[in-house]
Amino acid sequence: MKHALKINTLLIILLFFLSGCKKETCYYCKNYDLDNIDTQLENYKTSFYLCEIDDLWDEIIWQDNDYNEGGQLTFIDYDVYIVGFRAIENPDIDGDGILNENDNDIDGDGVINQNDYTITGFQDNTVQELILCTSNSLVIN
Ligand SMILES: [Ca+2]
Ligand SMILES: [Ca+2]
Repeated sequence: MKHALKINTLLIILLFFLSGCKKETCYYCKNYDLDNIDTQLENYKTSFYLCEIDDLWDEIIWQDNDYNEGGQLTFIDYDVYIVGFRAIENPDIDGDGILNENDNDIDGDGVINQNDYTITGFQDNTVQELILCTSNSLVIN
């Protein structure tokens, strides 16, 4: 009886630790337009908190920090940041500063959307985004 009690106690302790490990990890992140990135990482688009259970987390192609060391983005400290990429639709296709959702001529060809057979033009409208995250919000601020 005493033995069974000890095993139960051990199981409870084990369960407690296992559930503790499942706690989601959240990061402080900033996203950058890959075509318009500066080595000082100052011209980010937005900053946000991102947790591993968020849907957005799965949309991002996360880089293997060990594998990418000394890769193309050498100005990024892979010891500090978790690095990911994401392809998104360009929110301002003609680049006139008016977002597509408010732009009456999305592709900027002079033909307003309601008369334009190719509202978004013929170009590839995806934008590559770089996403940098850190668990230490002081570093990235
Ligand atoms: Ca526009
Ligand atoms: Ca147009």
